[in-house]
Formats: sequence, structure tokens, C-alpha cells
Amino acid sequence: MIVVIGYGTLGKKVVNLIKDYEKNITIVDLKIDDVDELNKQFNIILGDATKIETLKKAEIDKADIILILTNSPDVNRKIAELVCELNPKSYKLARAISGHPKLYSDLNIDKIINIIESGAKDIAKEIENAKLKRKLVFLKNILLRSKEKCGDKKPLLILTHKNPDPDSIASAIALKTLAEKWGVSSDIAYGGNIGYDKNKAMVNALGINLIDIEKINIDNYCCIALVDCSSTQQLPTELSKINIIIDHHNTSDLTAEYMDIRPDVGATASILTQYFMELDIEPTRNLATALFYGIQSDTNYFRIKVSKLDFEAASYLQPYIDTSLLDMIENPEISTEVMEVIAKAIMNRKIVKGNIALAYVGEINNRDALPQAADFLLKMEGISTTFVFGIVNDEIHISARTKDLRLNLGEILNKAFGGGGHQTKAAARIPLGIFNEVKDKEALRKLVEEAIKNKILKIIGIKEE
Ligand SMILES: [Mn+2]
Repeated sequence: MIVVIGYGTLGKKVVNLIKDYEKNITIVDLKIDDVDELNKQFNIILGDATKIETLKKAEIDKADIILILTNSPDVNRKIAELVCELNPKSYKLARAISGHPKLYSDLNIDKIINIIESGAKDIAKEIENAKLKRKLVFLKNILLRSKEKCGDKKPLLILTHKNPDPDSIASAIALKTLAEKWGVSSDIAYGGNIGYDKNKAMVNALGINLIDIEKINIDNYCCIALVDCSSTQQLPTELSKINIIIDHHNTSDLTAEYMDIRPDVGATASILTQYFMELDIEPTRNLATALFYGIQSDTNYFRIKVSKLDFEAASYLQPYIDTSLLDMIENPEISTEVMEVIAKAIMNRKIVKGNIALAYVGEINNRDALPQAADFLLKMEGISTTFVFGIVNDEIHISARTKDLRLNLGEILNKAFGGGGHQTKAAARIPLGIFNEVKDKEALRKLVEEAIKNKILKIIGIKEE
């Protein structure tokens, strides 16, 4: 049961908001209009709530929640004292009165509500929303203008970063969808390659049309948008101008007419989802699935660099997601080549110090097979750290994984070969250099294996036994 004490402007509003789902409400006040009407729905007690009799009549001792909402400090204080005494176990909420900061200070009130503060917070939130609204109007205007002025050029080209990941692919289709809603057509292009089987599975399963940037002429487009990318280093190709940037990286060095860069957000897909929420556009199942997968993979299943917006976006997308599609993307069939590299890694593994596995897999075409092999080896019994390396073109590529918290792989590969990464996952690449001259495969294997192993072990501080 809920007891509402004080049925003035605030009390009425509160009762109105909760009456649909709270069936047992008692209202207490000195004077109440329309008592007969209200009596049909609520239990009305007329009387002075600063008197024990009135509160007893309201069966205050049986209340689960008690709201003290009058606008008088003295009255509220007296009621609060009585209520704490008569029903100490209930959840008690009292209205703060300005000018009386210590009104309830020695009482056991669960929640003190400051109406001015709540109102101010609402206003601040509204200002944030208005900012986003205006931003989106600006974005729309840029796109409409480019459509108007493009002549025989195409209006919009959306670019992902080099070697696009799920976040950038999902963000690109979201922006494409948004532009379409505004009547602006676009193409999506990428640079580098779409590595990982999961990324390929995403593109295939969702029927996304991504164009290799080598196959188009950028000058044929009026407006260039970059998603999930705002640094020169990650650009898929050289660009003379960029009109739109939407990103969440903190390495920005590029500028554009429209910029929405939020380094505190876990995924660009979350920012684009917020656009859809704000504009009240329902995403299709495919788009929602792509955006959700983008957020999930950039935040490593909501575990790293995840913000409130990422959770809000994910919960907004949730009802639209195609879970079987998401399943297919997450567990794609492994390609023969990747399978072969994994097999080689298992066969060729050398175990040092009991639990560190080093595996040379020879020459390979798809460098993305390396992290997958490193992941796989880590699943083998007794192995807690893996280094898998192979030759791709003129470079040795290394991928490392660990479950051992004492090792920081990012640091180790950085010190050893100028690579980088995180504590548990890291990678590096080294030019083959003079090894390139070695044509005998077996000799090359020995040289590469020795060189990599010695360097890594030296950095970790292990003498080979
Ligand atoms: Mn991202």
C-alpha cells in the first residue's frame, strides 16, 4: 500500500502518474475537492496528518511506501517524525523545501526529493536533446544541399576505416539508411580488406554492398562521409576533403563541416543508433542486427569502454534484432585456409617454460588467420600464452594471446618488435629484410623461428632451458 500525504499540485501529479499500476493508494490531506469522485478509486482520509489519530486512520503502519509531499516545512517535519516512529520499516520519501536544507537530517528518510533540482535536471537533459536535434538538422541540410548541387555527380560516398570492422560497417549502413530517408542516395566503400571470417559473415549474411575503394573514383561524389574513423592513419585512401565525420576514437586529427566525435562512447554504432532514436526511425531487422553486433564487438560484449549510451542503444535495438542471424555472424563456418593455419599452429607449436606456445605457420595469404590460430591454441590444455607467426608477403606477422595476467602482451610485442595491443591480445609485424634472400623453406623456418623466439623470451625475461 502507498500512502500519499499532501494532495496539492505535486501530490495530484504523482497520484495521476502512478494510479494505473498502483491499485492500493491512500490519500491524506486536510481538505480535498471531489472527495466523492476520488473515493471510487482511492482511500481518502481527511484530517491533520501531524496528528497520530489521522495517520492511524490511514493505517500508516501497514504502508509499504509513504510519500510526504506538503509544501510546509514544519508540517512535513512533524509528519516525518511520526511516520518514522509508527512505521520504521516502510520506504519513506519526503519533499525537500528550499531554505531548509537540514529539514530531515536526523530522521531515517529513504529519499528526499528536491523538485527544483529534478526540474533543473530535466531542463538540462532537454538542452542536450535539443543540441542533438539541431545537429541532425544540420546533417540533413548538408546532405540535401549536396543532392541539390551534385549535378551529374553522385551525392554521397560513405567511407569506413581501413580494414573495416563490424562497428564501421554497421555505422556506414546506418548512415546510408538515414540519408535514404531524406531522399539522398549513397554508396559505401572500404579500403584494405574485410578480414576476419566474422566480418565477412556479417557482410554476406546482411547482404551489405561494400565497394572496394580502388574500384571507384572519389571525384564522382559530391559529399564524403567518414564513419568510425577520424584520423589520417586509418583513412581508407587519401582524401582532399571530408564533409561528415562520425566517430568515437580519441585519435582524431581530421576535420569536417559536420563532426560528431565522442571518445567516451564505446561504438560509433551507438551514436548512429541514437540518431535513429532521436528521429524516431525504426531500424530494419538487418540494420538493427548489424548495429547491435557493431556495439557488441567494439565493447567486447559490453565489457570494455562501454558507456551509458551503448547500453541505451543496445536496449533500443534489442526488440528488432534477428537472433538467428546474429548467431550465424558470430559462429561462421571457418574457411579452409584458416583451418589449415590453425592445424599448422597446433602441429608446429613449441612449448617453452611449460605453458608458453610459439608456433610458426609458414607463408600464408590471409593474415587474419593468425589471431584465430592464436585464439585456438590458447584453448589447448596447459597453454596460457600463445605466439603464432607467419610470413605474409615480405613481412613476418605475429599474433599473441594470453590468459596469464602477469604478462602484458601489448608491452612485450611493443618492446620486441614495435607492435602493440592490449594485455591479453597483441600483434606485430616485422619486415623480412635479409631473410627474404633465403629461398630454402626449411632454412627460413629455422631462422625466423629462432629469431622470434629469442627476442620474445628475452623480453619476457626467460632463459631458454
Ligand atoms: Mn568503432
